[in-house]
Amino acid sequence: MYSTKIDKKWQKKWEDTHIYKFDENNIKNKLYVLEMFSYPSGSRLHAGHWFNYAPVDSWARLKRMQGYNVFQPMGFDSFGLPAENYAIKTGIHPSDSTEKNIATMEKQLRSMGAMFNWENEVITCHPDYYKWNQWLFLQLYKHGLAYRKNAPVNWCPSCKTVLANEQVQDGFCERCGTEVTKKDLTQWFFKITDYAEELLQYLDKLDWPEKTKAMQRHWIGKSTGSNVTFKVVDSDIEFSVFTTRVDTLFGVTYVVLSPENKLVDKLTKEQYKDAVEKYKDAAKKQSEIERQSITREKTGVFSGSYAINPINGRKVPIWIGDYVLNTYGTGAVMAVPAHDERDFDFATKYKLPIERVIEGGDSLPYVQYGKIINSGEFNGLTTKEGKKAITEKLESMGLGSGKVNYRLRDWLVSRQRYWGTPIPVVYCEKCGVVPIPEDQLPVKLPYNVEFSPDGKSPLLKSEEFMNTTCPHCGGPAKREADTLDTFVCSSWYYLRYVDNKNSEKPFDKEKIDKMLPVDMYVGGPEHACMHLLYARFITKALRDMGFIDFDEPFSSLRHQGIILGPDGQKMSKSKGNTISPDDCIEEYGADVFRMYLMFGFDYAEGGAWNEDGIKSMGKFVDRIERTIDQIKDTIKDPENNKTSMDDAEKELNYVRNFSIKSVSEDTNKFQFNTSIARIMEFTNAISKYLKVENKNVKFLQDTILDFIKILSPFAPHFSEEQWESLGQHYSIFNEKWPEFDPKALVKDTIEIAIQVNGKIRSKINISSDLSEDDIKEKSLAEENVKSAIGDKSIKKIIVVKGRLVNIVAK
Ligand code: ANZ
Ligand code: ZN
Repeated sequence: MYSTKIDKKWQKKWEDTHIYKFDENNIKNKLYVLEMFSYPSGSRLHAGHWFNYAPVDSWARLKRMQGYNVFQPMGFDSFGLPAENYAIKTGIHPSDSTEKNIATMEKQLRSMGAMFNWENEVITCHPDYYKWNQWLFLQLYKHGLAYRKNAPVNWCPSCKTVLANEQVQDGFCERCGTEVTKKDLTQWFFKITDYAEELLQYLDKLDWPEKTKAMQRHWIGKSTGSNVTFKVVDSDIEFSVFTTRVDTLFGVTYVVLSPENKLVDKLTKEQYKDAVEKYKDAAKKQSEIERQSITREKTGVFSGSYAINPINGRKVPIWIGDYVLNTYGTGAVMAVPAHDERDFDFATKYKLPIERVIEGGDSLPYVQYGKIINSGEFNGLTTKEGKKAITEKLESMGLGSGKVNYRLRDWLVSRQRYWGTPIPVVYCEKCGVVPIPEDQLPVKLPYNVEFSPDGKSPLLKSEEFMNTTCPHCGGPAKREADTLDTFVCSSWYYLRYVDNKNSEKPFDKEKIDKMLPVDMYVGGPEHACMHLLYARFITKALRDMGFIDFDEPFSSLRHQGIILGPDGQKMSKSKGNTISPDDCIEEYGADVFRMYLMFGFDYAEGGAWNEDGIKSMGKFVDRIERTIDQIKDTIKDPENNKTSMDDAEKELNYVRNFSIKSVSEDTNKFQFNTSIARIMEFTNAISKYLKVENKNVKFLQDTILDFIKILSPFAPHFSEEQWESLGQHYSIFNEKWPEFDPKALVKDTIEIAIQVNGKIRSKINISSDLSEDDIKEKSLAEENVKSAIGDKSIKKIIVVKGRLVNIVAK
């Protein structure tokens, strides 16, 4: 009987024989299969981890049997907030808890029986890994792709740290759900915006889920429009606005600056200063999300200054309003209340003029495209023509040009937390910012640090860490106290796997160029805009700095769905609806658990756990075992020795070939549930054949070997055991994946429809190799056909091979 004992037996044998070791001499057939590495948490491996890893391992096993040289590494994304928050709660040092969690999870992962290349393991909180995070930082710094600036940043008051834009969800902290506020801080950024256009363009080339690509496109947010320069009246100040509707330039009745715009103070006239100051303070308390909300009442204050519309010389008032963001475009807009919703609300509230310049619609604002009116020489043009003509005119005047903007912001990488990679720079009184020389890496994270958060970086409290000497002048210097966002670790870990023991370099270029890109990457869809965008950016930056030679890290990407508790709710300890993989394997064995995960859910959808489902999968595996035992007896019996292909044999042969074909195709598409359904049908067909009187032993033997082969990716331990019990050589995973015989899939008889003048009159079963003349003859002999023709004469008989006969009679 199959049980977890069999799992352990084969796991040991696989390990002892190094069967899954990647063959470095066969790079030509390499297949880099990658599952997103996991976070070592105290709550052990959960069903979600299994759902990510086990089916992908089955996919990889099938590929291996098809001749691919599979590389499937595993590691731990072990820096970050959860370990630190856990430490704050329990007092256990993050390093200690992390090491313990990793040891437990490694053990659990091994119980899955996946083909992980453990010798390539990467653990990001170890100095031999984060040293290269620091190296990466230095390269980016050298190439102008890492820079420091003072900026209002997202601040989570609960986690007491800065968050990247991507980590703020609808105004709340992605990790803890607390409302995010703004804070002015000097922070390090990576210049991902330099790659906005390429990140957008290359999406088209990737075999990724469309939804994920759409999310990245939206996040990058390309917007094509124009910058228009407005000169301030009685002043030599001028400023630009970014607009996507320059065709409405004649309809501008005022302009608006964001409260944070640097010109606000200069442009505000004495008598308006108080009101403006108050307004600026109030704006600080609003999140960008709130400020952009369409439904929120628009507010603003007048500055007392005016600007000149370059296209018609008209004098328009300059307002300050928080619906204009300082972080987008130029931080200033031209307002066209007749054709923009927000401008319309604003103008209505403050009684500013509203002037229509686009024809169409019954009421204002009219935000669609249309014919231009009230716009002098541009009247009569369409929106599209107007945009081009007006931009050209502005260009000729030197007061504007076409402009592309992106919503994507630079990646903020500073974190005021302890459990991360120290940023390798020092601040010297004489020399300013000084990067640590590469040969002095790693800057080690000190162990003895008071890590409870108080809004400042914990490392600040370690005098020993902070006080150092300047690598440049030798004078006293302070270290950077912030650590790097953990997404820096995961932005390149898939490169380190390939060359994880290299102590000279992060990786060897020649090795990497051969092994990358990752052929199949699988993980949760929640990573669409952070990890997956950062990894693409870092790949491109490394390419441009000459360290690698490819453009994209992950050629193919798939996402798994979420396994919910039996109540259909997200599994959580507090709800008491979690399923423990450890218990499941103990009870049913890893293969039953794996098979249930693959059969019970659509891979991309996931769904609710069903205890009956795993039970019946257990029964199915037992049934396979009984069937195989029966076959063994049958084979032993010399009575059973027929050779001719009779109907029963043909039928089973059909199912066998159909199963091979379907399982290959469906598993290739990550359709594990239908693959296993085919295996179930195959089992039924074998059982049926065992009941016929005359059995072909040789055929039965071949069939059962094929059966175990196509079962093996899904139930690796069980199949290995059965393979051995049938006297076959170790290991089934060195066997070739069976190929189906297309001839066996042609059923001998086929059903065809017979039409008379386009109407079906009869259906008949005919032998599939019947000639066209014979088909015609047989069709005409049908009673219903005869009566439908009646006394009409036959004009034409059309035979569509294998499908129908149409008789035309008049
Ligand atoms: C005048 C205008 C007339 C506009 C009209 C729209 C319709 P996307 O597509 O997102 O790029 N805008 C520009 N910079 C802004 C900022 N910093 N904060 C808030 N709004 C800003 O949107 C571009 C449009 O958003 C621009 O085009 C500008 O309003 C506004 F009938 O200019 B438009
Ligand atoms: Zn110095």
